Amino acid sequence: MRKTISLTVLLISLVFFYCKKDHKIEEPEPVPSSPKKLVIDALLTNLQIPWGMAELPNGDLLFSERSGRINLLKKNETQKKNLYTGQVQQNGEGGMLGICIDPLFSTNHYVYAYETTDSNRIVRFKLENDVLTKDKVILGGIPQAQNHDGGALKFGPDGYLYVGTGDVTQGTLAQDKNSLAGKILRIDREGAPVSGNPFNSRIWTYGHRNVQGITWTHTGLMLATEHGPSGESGWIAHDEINIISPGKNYGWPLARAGTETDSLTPPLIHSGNDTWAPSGCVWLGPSSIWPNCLVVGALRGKRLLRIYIDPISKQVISQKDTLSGTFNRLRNIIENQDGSLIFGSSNVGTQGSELPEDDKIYKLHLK
Ligand SMILES: [Ca+2]
Repeated sequence: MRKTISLTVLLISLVFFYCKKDHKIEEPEPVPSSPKKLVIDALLTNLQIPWGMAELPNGDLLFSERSGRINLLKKNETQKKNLYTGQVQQNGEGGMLGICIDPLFSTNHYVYAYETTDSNRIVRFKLENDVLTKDKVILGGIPQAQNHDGGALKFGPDGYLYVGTGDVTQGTLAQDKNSLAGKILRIDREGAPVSGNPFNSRIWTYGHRNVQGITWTHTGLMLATEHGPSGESGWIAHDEINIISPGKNYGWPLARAGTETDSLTPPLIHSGNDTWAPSGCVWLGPSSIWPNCLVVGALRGKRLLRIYIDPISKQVISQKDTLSGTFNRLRNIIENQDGSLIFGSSNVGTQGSELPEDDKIYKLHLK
């Protein structure tokens, strides 16, 4: 059953929240230049941790559930169709993670998934006539562990595939350029390193703890989310949003956000002593619901983070919370071609989740 929630009440309560907290941000709430209201529909219920999401050129939604399933939700339909179930290891944060479609999908029909088996690996599929067929593993050997498995997977504006991995709870691997752990990788559709990569390997950047979200601004600036420490070296919180530039060292485990020295690249913004646990993210361009804004799904933060960035000066203008106190853990978010936002919850197996399958996928749009 579709559940519609008016955002009006939420926004009023958020204004109250900010006033109460004496929040410094004074930029007015962006109001779409339309008399329509922002509403949220629950598109699907009874899911198990929807993780990767991608809209197909025809408007259908392809998404993974961490347990191994890859599903299709046809545009204007209300029931998902299971296309594939992978034999993944899901005993922690691994499983069937990021999903993306090839920029040349209309001609090559390629779909890619980041999955955890005895390693983390990138698998290529073909999707034709709503049938998903495994083609081949294009990249294996990404270290895996119970936690910190990364999972971000997106094609960049340059037509190459970017992969966010995790340090698999061995921080030193993030500094080891012989390991694919704790990195952002840039590969082609066969999994090979791209000519021009900074270390003549698949590595694009290093020194990452756990990257689950990648996006680009409409001006081509690459951004990535990263989970901060949960006790390593006595550090906690300090989740990061980074501007990603090739060859740079983002510091893990030598520094947490805010303690970078020398050649270590500090984040664009970090959470300080708050915990966001930032996962998927999407950049909304000038004509989107929230213009010029990075929107991030926050797991422990239990909200959508909106971070307004000037992509020219590369400065954060303001940061706002959306749906705080309304939802539990939120994971990934994408923008559809029609301007609506699709995002998913990630509660199964966590405290407060009573049911084996109670996650949902939501659509936020103007109505
Ligand atoms: Ca860092």
